[in-house]
Amino acid sequence: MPQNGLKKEPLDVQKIRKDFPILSRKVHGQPLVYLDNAATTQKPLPLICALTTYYQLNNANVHRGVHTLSEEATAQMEEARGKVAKFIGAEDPATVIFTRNTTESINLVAFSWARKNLKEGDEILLTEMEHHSNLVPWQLAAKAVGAKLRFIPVTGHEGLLDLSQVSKLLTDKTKLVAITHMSNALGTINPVKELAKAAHAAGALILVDGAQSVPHLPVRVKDLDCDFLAFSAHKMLGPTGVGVLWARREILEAMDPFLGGGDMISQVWKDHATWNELPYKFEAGTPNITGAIAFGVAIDYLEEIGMEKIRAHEMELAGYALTALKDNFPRMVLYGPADVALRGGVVSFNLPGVHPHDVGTIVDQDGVAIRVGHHCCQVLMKKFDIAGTARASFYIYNEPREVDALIRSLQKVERLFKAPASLPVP
Ligand code: 7TS
Repeated sequence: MPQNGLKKEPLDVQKIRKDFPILSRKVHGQPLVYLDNAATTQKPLPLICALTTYYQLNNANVHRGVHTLSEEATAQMEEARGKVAKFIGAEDPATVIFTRNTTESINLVAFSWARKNLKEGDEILLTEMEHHSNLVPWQLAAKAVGAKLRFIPVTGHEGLLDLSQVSKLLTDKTKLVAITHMSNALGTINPVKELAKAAHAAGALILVDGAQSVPHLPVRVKDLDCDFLAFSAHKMLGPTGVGVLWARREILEAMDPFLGGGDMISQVWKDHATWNELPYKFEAGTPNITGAIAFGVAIDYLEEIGMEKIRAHEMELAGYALTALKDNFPRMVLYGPADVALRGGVVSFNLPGVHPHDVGTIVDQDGVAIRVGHHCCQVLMKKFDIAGTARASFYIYNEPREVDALIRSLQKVERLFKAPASLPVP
């Protein structure tokens, strides 16, 4: 585990890397350079140990038995819930609902809140940079109730929101603003706090898609003053299959359940049922107990390092990567803000005349893992009139030398394609 150090000191990346066994493996005979952290992060040894220890010594179902193992499992899972609550600055752990992922958390709101509270003619305000997970659930909900979707435009390749449009788009018809805190395709960090203020002034609620922000920045729900926050454990060292929906207690209490079944009920009759208290009202069936407990261990790991330090490390890497890409590839198209203060550790780019899939396949031969394609942001790709981008995304274990490895591999791509200056961006 990383040591408790002064928060101002840089990350001890070499020490951290020792906790991630996968970083020592080779891909196509080359040392792995893992730059696909926006898709999912790698897992540290304490988390891997927590998973095996649980199955070796503690395995039981939760909330059901009076036997010791069940009580232990329940206590461990509730302890993890408390860690999540503290991590996002939520005072009440019962407002932290475990789901499968960000996608399920947003769908939960789209089903249980939107379908009940929206009516024909109401509007949901999104942005053009939303991940499909924060778009398609609203398309379905809007269709079900006759509501409309509106979009805050993205300015251009620099990937900022055109905030001058907000006062026009946010009206008394707007019932919900649903916005990504950090774009997975551009890296842009959106001014969520200001948008929350504007949404509330217009009488709307605000949902924050924190899939890319909660793992990388200090995020406090009170500070953002949001109403809903959704994120996934697997993007912050945790296991797959665990997500979180946080919402204000009064909103959750007024919402109907999302899924019906065991654990979410209080009393059941032949023709109806009453609901369990929060958070269990929204956790039907056996939850991902091991996953939730291991997520608590991942949070311990991040807190031990410190989220401010993590943010500083990623700003440095993003700055290093942007400068290196610009210097080495003058014709490269870079997406997202130039100012690292406005962006996270996500760098999206295109080499003119080279399809991003070719870029991804060739750099993989050098052991460099990046994501290519539309990044589940087809609205944004259509706006830019491109098939997709190549994207490098960083986390706590990445180092400048890995950016150098990406650059060397991209130079190979350029040599292979010998792209003439006239070829268009794919
Ligand atoms: N919202 C954002 C902003 C995301 O980046 C993602 C996943 C999701 C929602 C959905 O998360 P899930 O855990 O429910 O799948 N983004 C990516 C990505 O950029 N590459 O792979 C998954």
